[in-house]
Amino acid sequence: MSRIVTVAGAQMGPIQRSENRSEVVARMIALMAQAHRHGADLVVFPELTLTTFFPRWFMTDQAEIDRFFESAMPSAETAPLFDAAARFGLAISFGYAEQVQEADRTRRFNTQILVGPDGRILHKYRKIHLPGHAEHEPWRAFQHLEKRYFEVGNLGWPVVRALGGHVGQMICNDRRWPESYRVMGLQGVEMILLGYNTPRHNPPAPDHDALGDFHNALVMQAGAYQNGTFVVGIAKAGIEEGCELIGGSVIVAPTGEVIARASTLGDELILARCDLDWTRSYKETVFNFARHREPEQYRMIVERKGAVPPEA
Ligand code: CDV
Repeated sequence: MSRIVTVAGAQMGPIQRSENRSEVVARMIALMAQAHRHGADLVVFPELTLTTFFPRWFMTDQAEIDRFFESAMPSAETAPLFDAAARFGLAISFGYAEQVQEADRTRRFNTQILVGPDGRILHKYRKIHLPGHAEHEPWRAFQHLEKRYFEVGNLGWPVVRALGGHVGQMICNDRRWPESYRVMGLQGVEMILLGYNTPRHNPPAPDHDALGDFHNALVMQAGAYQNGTFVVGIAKAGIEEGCELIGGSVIVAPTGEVIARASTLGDELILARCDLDWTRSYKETVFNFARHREPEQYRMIVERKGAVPPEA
């Protein structure tokens, strides 16, 4: 089987609250058609692709909140995506708000799936690092209520055999945490698919705002290099409901180098021909984990959550 995967990153421009699922799905299918014309095997879309980034609003009416969630995948509105994937012979990865009955209760997750060209869900990931807050904070220019609307993902970071290699997924804030990459690195991941919605303005730390694009690239490039993997990081970008989201979608090689980068803040396709065997030169030398890691010395990483400075 070929170890070359032609990957298309489908950055999405803003999605306003007034846009319905069918309009968004039509935009996604237009990008898939373009990817197909360029010979892509896989199209990667952003976090919460199907709607506006709703955690920016404080809502208390559960019926209103649930309008942003999918209780079936595919549904009547999302089935055209699965049909287009089959028609174009493409795998697709996209994020959505998932509502599911589990252990006799309704649970809600920030989820991303990888769907094969045959319509099968090959991989599902539920976001683990939920940023923001759970209660209304009126002092903010906008809210970031992921901790209110979602539970922490309960699937870990599984890596599966797909697309001729070893594939895993993470979502947005996960990319800032080296643990997310390393758990997958320890399963031999060769390509990480990652969608994000990152506001330009960070209300608790506005001094970071000017560094948003730098930090975005920094974490994905470091994660790729330190684990010898491709990282496909795809944004929802532009001015959405008055909130500016950064773009900067990239495909990063196992060298840590950016090999494709978006240049707009709108719907835009980026493309790279990824040879999964390129990962080997990192996994077998400087990052040969079996040879060089010293897990006994890393116990604190799993035993301690917050930082405890040394005593005076
Ligand atoms: N959707 C996100 O997870 N956004 C965060 C913001 C809040 C910092 C991010 O890490 O980009």
